[in-house]
Amino acid sequence: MTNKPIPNKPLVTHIYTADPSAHVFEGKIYIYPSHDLDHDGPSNDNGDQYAMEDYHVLSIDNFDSPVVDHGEVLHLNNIPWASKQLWAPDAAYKNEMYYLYYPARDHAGIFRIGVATSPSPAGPFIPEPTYMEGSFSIDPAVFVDDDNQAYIYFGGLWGGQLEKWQTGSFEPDATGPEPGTAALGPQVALLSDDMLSLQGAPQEVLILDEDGNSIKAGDEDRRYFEGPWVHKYNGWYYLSYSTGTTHKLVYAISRNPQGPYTFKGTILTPVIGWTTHHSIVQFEDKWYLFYHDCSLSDGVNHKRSVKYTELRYNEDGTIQTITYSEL
Ligand code: FUB
Repeated sequence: MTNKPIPNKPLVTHIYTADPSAHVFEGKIYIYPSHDLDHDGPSNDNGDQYAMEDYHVLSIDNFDSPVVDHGEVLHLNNIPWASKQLWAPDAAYKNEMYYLYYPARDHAGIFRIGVATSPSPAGPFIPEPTYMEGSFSIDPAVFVDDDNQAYIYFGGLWGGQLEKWQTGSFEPDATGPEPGTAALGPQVALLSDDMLSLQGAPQEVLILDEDGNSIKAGDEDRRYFEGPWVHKYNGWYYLSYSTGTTHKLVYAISRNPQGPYTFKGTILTPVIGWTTHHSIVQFEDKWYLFYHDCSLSDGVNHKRSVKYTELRYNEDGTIQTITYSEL
């Protein structure tokens, strides 16, 4: 138990947290973050600095009540298929069960996505013995639509290996598309009714500009890098994500959860730290952005902290850009 949350301050300071996936379950806000390890190991484009080994779940009854750390809910040692790097997770509810989706490297060093279950949103979560067949790369985000169909979005470049799957199988030496050609989008797949497997092969989500052309790989202010999140507002699906090298959170909209999506704009300008990763959730009559930065560690990229701030829409459904330096 810690103090009540203050907007734009770390939700907790006793551990480093990142990649917050926030959901309202049982009338409370539950946050499923990565748990950053405090270590002095190597740091590189492969992501070795993100050496996480377990997950904690945080919750708040409302924004006036203390943040509760429910403790360790899943550890690497209990996942038979995983070797290291428990990166950004997400959670979902269906069939009176809670599901935790998480990426990790398998024993061949390839990122895959696993699922673990619990009757409680606070865990602990019991992992399935194998990763989800057909899954790859990182950053799963699950969206359950009004008709109860669940979609899983995932994928991240560089350390997240998305560019190595362009042929449909893992090519260890593959690089990303040329700057003048279409950027890679995230992947989407329907989830089976029991939420434990992908229904069919994942498909790439297309992200287009205002003229209907693909966003190009060299357009680093707008192209997809990692950290997808989908939410629904006034009948539109909003796909938001990180641009990686330009450190923005941006979004695109569609009438179809599987896209194509049309790019709309920036949600959050660059934070302190290289990565930027978020979720968007409605609680009562307001919308909130959960994000992370490295302010608590004075800018150490792998020692991050989860924060939140209010997110506002304009009348026409566009999202008001949040300027980090003004928070
Ligand atoms: O936390 C490890 C990785 O950093 C996540 O999977 C990415 O989204 C980035 O935040």
